[in-house]
Amino acid sequence: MPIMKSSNYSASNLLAIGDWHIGHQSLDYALLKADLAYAKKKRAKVIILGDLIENAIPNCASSQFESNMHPEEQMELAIELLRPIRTQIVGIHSGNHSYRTLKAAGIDPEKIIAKELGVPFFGSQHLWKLNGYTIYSAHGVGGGTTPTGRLNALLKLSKLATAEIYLMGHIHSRIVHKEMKITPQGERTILFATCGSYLKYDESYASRMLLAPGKMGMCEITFGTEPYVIF
Ligand SMILES: [Mn+2]
Repeated sequence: MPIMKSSNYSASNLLAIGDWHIGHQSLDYALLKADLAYAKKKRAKVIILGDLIENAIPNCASSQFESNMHPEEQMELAIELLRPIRTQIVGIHSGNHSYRTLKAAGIDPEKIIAKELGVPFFGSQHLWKLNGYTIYSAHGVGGGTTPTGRLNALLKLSKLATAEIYLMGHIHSRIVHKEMKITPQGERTILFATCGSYLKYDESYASRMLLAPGKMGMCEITFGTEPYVIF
């Protein structure tokens, strides 16, 4: 997993977005469209953190009865929605919902979405640079059912890779956490953040499992004297 040669992008804003779950009946399409319009208007760089499509294939954990589109239609809509911001996308990660098809058929839908758009496919995890900051991003795993479990899943990323900004999705809630670290360059702020999902709470998995509703939507990071998350 090398840092990409062409990965030192610059932009005043970075938007981390994912967990759309296109095809799920609870998708908040209005929120998704509004966030994509905002990304376009801001000309921000965008990192896609995976689970773009619900992908409820047979014998997976999700119910096909909660889907209102076929996986292929879900992919087509994801491509259509991302096309207007294509040049702003740094990379697309693959989430666990894509992994269902990868496991069953050896095809990763999010890899195909990236290829169709002509943007880098970042797989499960990637280390890259923006504005001189090293960023580690991943769809993420784990998180369990508690707020501390979710935070731990995010903080664990720093055991795996050395970066100044850690970003993940998967937990369907927005978390921001900052830590100070002593580095050879002096004290540095390390930023941890997640994006939320675009699934409404009613009739959702979270509601059925009696989990608290998560903060929905994308995560916006600005770059001043240090990276800062706008909530
Ligand atoms: Mn998800």
